Amino acid sequence: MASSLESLNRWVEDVARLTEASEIHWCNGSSGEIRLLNEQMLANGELLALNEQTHPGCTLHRSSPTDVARVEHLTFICTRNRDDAGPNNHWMDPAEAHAKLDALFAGAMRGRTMYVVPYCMGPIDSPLSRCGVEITDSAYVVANMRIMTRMGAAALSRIEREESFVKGLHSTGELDPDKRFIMHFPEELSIKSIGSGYGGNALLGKKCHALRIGSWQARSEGWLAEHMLIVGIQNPQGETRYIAAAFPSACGKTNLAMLIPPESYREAGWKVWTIGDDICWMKPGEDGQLWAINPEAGYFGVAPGTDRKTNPNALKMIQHDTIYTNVAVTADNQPWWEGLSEGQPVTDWQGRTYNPANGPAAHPNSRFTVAAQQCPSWSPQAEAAQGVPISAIIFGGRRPSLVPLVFEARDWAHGVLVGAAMGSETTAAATGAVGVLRRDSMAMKPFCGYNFADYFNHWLSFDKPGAKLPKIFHVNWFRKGADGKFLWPGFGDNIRVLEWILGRCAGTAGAEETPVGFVPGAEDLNLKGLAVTAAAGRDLLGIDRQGWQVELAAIGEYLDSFGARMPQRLKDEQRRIAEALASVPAKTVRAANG
Ligand code: SAT
Ligand code: MN
Repeated sequence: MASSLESLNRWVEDVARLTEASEIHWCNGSSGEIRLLNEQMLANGELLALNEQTHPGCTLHRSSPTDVARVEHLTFICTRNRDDAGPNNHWMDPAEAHAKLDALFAGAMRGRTMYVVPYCMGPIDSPLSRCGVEITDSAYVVANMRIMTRMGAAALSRIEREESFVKGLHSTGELDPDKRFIMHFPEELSIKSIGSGYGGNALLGKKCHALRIGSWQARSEGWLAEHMLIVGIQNPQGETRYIAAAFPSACGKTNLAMLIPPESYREAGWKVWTIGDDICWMKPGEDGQLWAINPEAGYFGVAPGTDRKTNPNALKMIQHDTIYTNVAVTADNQPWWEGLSEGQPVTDWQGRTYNPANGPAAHPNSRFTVAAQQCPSWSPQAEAAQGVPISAIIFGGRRPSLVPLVFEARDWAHGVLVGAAMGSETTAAATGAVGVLRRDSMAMKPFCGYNFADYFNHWLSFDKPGAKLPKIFHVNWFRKGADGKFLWPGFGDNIRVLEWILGRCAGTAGAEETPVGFVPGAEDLNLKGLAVTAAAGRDLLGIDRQGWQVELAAIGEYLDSFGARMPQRLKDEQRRIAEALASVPAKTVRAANG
């Protein structure tokens, strides 16, 4: 069998011939290389300098106004058998997709430099990590990949040692939305993306590799590739427990991963450690626990809403050496976005004089790209080759009504149903209407590289003898009262919920058993110092039986929409809960250890 390097060289030659790139640049990841690239981009306007006094090393990139978010309707999973992609994905026949894209790639890099970017997703020496190579004609993409992944020489040597790597081909093309496609070929471990320079469409290590291709690799190799943050919670006894949590894009994963506890908690000795804010790869270890790594080396976070009050760690972290995309700027050239309490925008994200009549100053999906280590709460365990053991998995979404602040699934299979049934209001992270409720199983709807029914089955398969699986929970920070205001303060106070969750894992926290799962009573949560009224507490923690019956019926329909591949085990779970809601009298059972 040809070595990886031979197949890499051949592929690079083929791509250079097809795209007619005028130059090939193999990226080694050195600081000299990136300095030169930055200089070039500052000279040609791809990057704009920001205030060097207040934001040293920071730059601004303005993307094309029609290229500001992921494009799910142009994202395809190309498997030989359509059912393998499933109803959760757009599908195209691989031969047809290759022909279509190769026609678009023909001559696409004429007169341009083609960058060959070897990268490793995860710590360079971790057995859980996987490598890839992205070929791109965008220097901005290279600069982002250098922050978001372990990019360059070390990754190339690992690729040389290993049998396979993920091939990602990207060109900004003409930035024409009509000639924009993000194609995945999981059976070939390859990606082709053209027509966009934005985030998840163009930084192929992120959603394309680490989730869509990654989830496919994970299923065949016995692990999980998830859209989850990873956070360590250190209690006053000095013990740190790790939690992985899945929320759809732009629902606060970065804020939760970098949470600063309220003063009373800090004084008591609580501390939060950030491992990852977006993607989690986890695999059962020999001890039966799930061990997790963050495959990324940086954060590509949403700027709007980031402030001293909401996420002070993030604000500190993005004060230097950060690439901003589509934010506004102030008169003295500092980056600005809605929700930032200091400064005034004078230029909007498109470079026009700011005029409120044109909408927000910063694009709602404007972003910062920053090295993970710049985060004040960054955990050195993020570099641990073996990963960190996960004590609890949390699913969550934006649910203005019905869904309580927190509940615990009774067991793994129930937890998988809770994840599968996840729903959330849509956000600006993808193009399309904002604020519409959609089912987003495990927050993976845009990211699972294969049929959701098979994916749920894969999740269920982890429940086997010897497994020491984490407990599964669901949270909802976004519950609103009759007045339309949020009932829960969120942000730093979310640690109160995490404390209960870890208390459940330790068997020390109380709960009431309901058909929906274990729900804390107000007395089981530490609400000291919070202005949550008794009525708000009842709304936050109550179970509306009729509302849940409607919800369970909708979940049943959703499961059925996947047809025959849907695991019976999940359907049985749905029926069990629907029956309990219909029959069990409104009694609740207190339990200190579910
Ligand atoms: O554009 S990205 O996919 O990188 C960010 C997100 O939507 O989570
Ligand atoms: Mn994400």
